Amino acid sequence: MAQTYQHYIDGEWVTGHGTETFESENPATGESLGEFQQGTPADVNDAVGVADEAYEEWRKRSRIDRAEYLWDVYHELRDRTEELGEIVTKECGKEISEGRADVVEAAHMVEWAAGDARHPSGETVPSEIAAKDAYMRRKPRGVTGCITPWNFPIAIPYWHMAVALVEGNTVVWKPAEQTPWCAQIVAEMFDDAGVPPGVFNMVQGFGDTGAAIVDDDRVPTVLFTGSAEVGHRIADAVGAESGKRAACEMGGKNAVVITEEADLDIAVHSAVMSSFKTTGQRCVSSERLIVHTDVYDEFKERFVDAASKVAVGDPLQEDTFMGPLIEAEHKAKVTEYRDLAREEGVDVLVDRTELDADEIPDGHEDGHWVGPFVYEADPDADLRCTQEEVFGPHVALLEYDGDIERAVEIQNDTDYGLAGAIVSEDYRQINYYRDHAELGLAYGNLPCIGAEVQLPFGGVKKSGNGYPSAREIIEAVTDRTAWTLNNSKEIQMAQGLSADIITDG
Ligand code: UN1
Repeated sequence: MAQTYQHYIDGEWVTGHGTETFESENPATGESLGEFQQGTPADVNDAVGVADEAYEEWRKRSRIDRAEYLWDVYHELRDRTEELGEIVTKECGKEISEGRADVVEAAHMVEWAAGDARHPSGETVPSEIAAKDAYMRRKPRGVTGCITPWNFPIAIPYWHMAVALVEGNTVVWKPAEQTPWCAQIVAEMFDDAGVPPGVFNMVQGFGDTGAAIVDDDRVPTVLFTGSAEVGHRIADAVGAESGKRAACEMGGKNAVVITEEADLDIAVHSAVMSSFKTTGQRCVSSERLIVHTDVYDEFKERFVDAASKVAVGDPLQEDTFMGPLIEAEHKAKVTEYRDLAREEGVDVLVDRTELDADEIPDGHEDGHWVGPFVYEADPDADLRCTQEEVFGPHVALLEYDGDIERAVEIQNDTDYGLAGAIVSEDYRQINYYRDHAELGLAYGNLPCIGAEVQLPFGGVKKSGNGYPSAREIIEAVTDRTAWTLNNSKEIQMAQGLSADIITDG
């Protein structure tokens, strides 16, 4: 009988309290990739309990000592990049170069976190009083709850966990239910590295498992990357409890601005990458292209040509550009937004939502296939299709007339603020965009995807709550202490405050 994969709690593989299991499915073929134990709130309770217990010992160690475990993980990620890239592709359907890049990004995050352990931490700060030494020091916060998405099933878990662990926190992780196999491998790596029992714990499962982590009083920090809907619920629940903190990274309705000064080769290249890589299923994918009227017709012709031809197919093949969507429910959602756009009266330019039978690779009939959907819409019309995140290859061309201020006004006309790009050869336009586009991640003459881990990753407005991921996750997983030491026998106060004790008589 095939093995049922388990949870990882207190350094052991365990079946836990649940009796249900669930399957991982290859989105390109529909084939089952394995069976996994489905977690319950009782399993989370166990995991949080041991993580809480392990915390005191773990935080006592030096950062460098803690980072040694992560170097082992780093080497395993490097040694197994090819193999793991293929597993990522099989389980989440991203084409193979993206599967590999996911593993490479994970390695970079672990390298950053482990390397940072030998770098200076905190700050030495001046004092008004010569005899005082002042510092900003960091402390871990305790058990960190991590809830991660399926679209970067190796990289994003390490965004959350690598820095959290180096800083002295322990972890309880609920991976996405669509990619439990990748999660199993991440857990095996921590096990291979010999991370002490209780320091790292994983409970496989669905939303109720994640909710149990969020609700647990022993979890002061919750890290979440995923949909705006879930992220806002978490931020609201956690925000209502003093002492608890949530760092939430959510989606966007991202845009590329193409001005009248754009190099159109760069514009078309950037737009295709931004809109169709990962089949539009990155939080940073672009669903709006804001194009100046002077270059609109040429851009439109070239972009439509690319969207009509972009290679959809078996993600394991090097000559595929777009793999399938993650699951049948998501195909239904992407199709509903196509129908909605048509109902809202947009001009459809490309509709490959239902691919022709000969476009679907042999043996892949059960995959969740979809091609680009491209349309023209009025930037001033109040349309749901140009305002709501679809998370698919669903792209609006929005033509504008006027100056860069007008383009940025359209860019900002959204509740979201994650990623965006401008394509222009005019540095004044680029700088105006840089200073006024309401975004956490902004690019000039590039696609709006592909951020590197040594930058903060996060959004503004509905896309984030101010605690970025990647490098800057340190702000979420540590508390800062302003620490001041007096080197004198006298007490002297800042601000000219008198230190005299005045008595009567
Ligand atoms: C996501 O959008 O879901 O910037 C994460 C990028 C990747 C991470 C994307 N480094 O495209």
